[in-house]
Amino acid sequence: MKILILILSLLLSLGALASRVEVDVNGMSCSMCVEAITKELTATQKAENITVKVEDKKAWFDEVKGKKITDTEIKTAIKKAGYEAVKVRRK
Ligand SMILES: [Cu+2]
Repeated sequence: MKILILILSLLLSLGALASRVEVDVNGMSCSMCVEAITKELTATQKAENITVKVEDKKAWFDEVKGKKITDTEIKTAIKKAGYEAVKVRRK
């Protein structure tokens, strides 16, 4: 039992349970948009496993282990790429 708690707290401290983030994005129209958003999210160094889909008007990513990305940071990154993040959801 003690070992389980130890492992769990270790995982938590490493941020292994970091959340998956879903963002609604306005203004995308092609694969260049996808590239621009992926590039800016990557540049925050807090997002990985990034997926962007024009047809769904959404972007998804995992927080990098041990790092927290705020809604403002997400919106700023997407604005920098030239688009608007209208909603952020975390799972
Ligand atoms: Cu485009």
